Amino acid sequence: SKPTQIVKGVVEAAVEKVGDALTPDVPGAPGSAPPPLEEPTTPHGPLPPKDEQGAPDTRTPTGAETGVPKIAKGQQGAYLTTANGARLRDTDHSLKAGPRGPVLLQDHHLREKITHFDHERIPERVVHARGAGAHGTFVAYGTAEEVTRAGFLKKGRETPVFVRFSTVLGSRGSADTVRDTRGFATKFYTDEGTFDLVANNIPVFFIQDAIKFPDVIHAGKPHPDREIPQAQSAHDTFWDFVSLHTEAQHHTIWNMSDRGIPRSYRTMEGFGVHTFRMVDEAGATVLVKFHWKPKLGVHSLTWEEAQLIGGIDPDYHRRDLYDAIEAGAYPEWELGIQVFPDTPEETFAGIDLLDPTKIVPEELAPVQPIGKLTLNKTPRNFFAETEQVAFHVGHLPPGIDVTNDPLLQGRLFSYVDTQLTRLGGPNFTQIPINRPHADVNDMLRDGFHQHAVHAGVAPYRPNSLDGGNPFPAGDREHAFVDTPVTVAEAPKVRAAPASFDDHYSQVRLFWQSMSPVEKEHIIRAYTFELGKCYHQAIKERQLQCLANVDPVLCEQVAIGLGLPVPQPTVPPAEVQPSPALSQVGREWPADGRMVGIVVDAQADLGDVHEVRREVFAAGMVPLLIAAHGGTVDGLPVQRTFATGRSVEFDAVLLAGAPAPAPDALPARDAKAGAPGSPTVDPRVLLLVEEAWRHAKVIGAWGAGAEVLHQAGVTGTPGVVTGGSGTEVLGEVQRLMAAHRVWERFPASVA
Ligand code: HDD
Repeated sequence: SKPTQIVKGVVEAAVEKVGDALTPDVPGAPGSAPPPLEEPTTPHGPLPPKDEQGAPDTRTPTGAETGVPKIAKGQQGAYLTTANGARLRDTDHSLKAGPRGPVLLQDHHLREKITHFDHERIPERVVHARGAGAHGTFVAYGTAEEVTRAGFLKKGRETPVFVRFSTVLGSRGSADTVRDTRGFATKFYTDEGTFDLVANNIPVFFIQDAIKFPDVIHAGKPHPDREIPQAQSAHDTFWDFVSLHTEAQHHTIWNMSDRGIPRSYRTMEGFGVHTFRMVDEAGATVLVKFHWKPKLGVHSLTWEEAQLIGGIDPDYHRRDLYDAIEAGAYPEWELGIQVFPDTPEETFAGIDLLDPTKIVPEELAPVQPIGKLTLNKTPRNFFAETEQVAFHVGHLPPGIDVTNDPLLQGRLFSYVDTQLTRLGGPNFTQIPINRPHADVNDMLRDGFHQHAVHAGVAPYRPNSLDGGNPFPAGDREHAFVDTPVTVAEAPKVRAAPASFDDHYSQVRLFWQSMSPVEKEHIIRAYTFELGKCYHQAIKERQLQCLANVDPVLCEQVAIGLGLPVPQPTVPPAEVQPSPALSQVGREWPADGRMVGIVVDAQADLGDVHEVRREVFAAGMVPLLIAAHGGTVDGLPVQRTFATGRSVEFDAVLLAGAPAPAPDALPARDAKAGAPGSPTVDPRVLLLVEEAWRHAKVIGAWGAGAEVLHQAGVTGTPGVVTGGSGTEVLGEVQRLMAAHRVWERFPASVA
């Protein structure tokens, strides 16, 4: 004990000395304790909640209205409480034996807080882990009444919906703009039961039989040894799989096209992929394929943009969706169906309707609009809604039924099964976002996380104890009736029909339907992705597949890889191109698009006020970009030269020619003051150069024309100059309708 005392004495003396030296005479001098933050001492009301979102959280698990307030009771009131509702006076210090003493096991609040935190995460989805959701409504046109008895498709019916968009391969935290298929899953809360249309933005799938789903996903996911690359198809196992399982070639060419890198969730088509069966009141059936058509047209990023955004704003699509909705630019899609006669062959124009690697070109069977979807609310809570939403292709209302597509049949099993692990038990339909709006009166009982307090003693039927409840419904009470399709008498086999063997004709059809610019992008995408593979044999095998698609495509990719061009092993099919597959050549509204406006002190700011007003009036979002934050002539600066980057904007307007700001890095060719050296901030020049390279519309007036000059883009297609900002904006808007200035892209193939 003596030595301890000595040491203690020395330490105390030292602390006193150092403390003296550090004690400042001026409050706030370096070393002084920070002034305490002012803390509210009286409780305020809670933050105003978001509006009611349409989620059925005011219902009991049996569907009845509970009459409880719309905001869940769990997070009410001004005072901090335990999970049991006991008010707390301190949540920052654990309970100890004296301020320096050990923590006491009896500290219930400490244990509860940490235990709950320790269990906050649930397993992410095994595929489609990264996503973003939104609420909305679906209004039926009534045009489907002829072919289906589904109540929600009757004219004028309005149905609440929740939509979740996603990428497939990446983890929950992966970047939005990777090259991948996108999910487009819609939950229709119809009054005849929930209908889940679990769709993708690509109308075909990699495989024809669900039994191969684990294989294709294992191949696409990161390599099992190093767990890289994240959210990418540019790696050996993916290309190994798709070149060996050649039915995947059709889906793959869609991935390699601009469809693999959408500009926004708002500019994606959606496809139900499989053929479904619709049943009318009289029991007559047709076969249908579902399509979502975006009001804004189908539009994609360029590959360079997608890569840059992956670093600059990995949440780009999520942010875009929420910003658009919260700005009132509600995204809209029309739901349409292609309708085919329900014949015993289940084919149309020679195309096997049960083969999920085949499309039916719209030119052969037009997509007939049956209703409109509008997304108008962002989720109140990401986890509760977007993470916990659980879709299932078997959730079908009366009037819509499945077919024998072997991919669909396997999905009917997988979706419930996966939720058992992901959501921790069989009662996930009782989670608010998953609760049906129709009355629920099942005989499912108990299990983990049971929220219902079921009454009655006889969850079986028939029974005589619960008054015979529940009763089975008949046709008149809108029962779901399985379509009595005749099942062929056939031997049990593990086999596919011969028509499933055609793996190339529709890949060629897709290629032939592309414009030269789109073909160029496809060539570059294959070259990039295969260039990232290490195994020569895999590159060669995929080139062999491309030879069977098209000689030009194959040759161009082979040149990029530095490999010989193989001969086709399958004769090229005669195909009729489908112009509907191309994204180029049409005009679309510009709702919710971003217009960056570069300003500096010399800009004609009166004009900027006017331009900003007009951009808003056109339903777009103007963002002012200046050397530093704050305001310019009373207008808020939303991006600075440090925080703004071209990829965020659909068009760039130049109202000034800002000189290099002090925080600018030196420009490549700027020798301060040397004749001919740029006088414009290099970040503004980069903004213009990138916007130009990505084929975006650029406009300038007044001093802004000097920026065009120094960026070397004056007089090129899609670069607009004029006497006033409003004059320039008019022409810029006209050009934006085509999405991009397509003629600016080089296209080496016809
Ligand atoms: Fe799937 C999720 C779409 C084939 C098994 N799938 C999932 C999601 C979408 C799709 C959009 C995300 C839903 C959400 O946002 O929560 N899947 C498709 C499409 C397919 C397809 C369009 C082919 C036409 N899927 C497919 C097969 C299987 C699965 C063949 C299994 C045999 N899919 C699942 C799953 C997931 C899923 C494992 C993961 C998370 C979930 O279901 O809820 O069950």
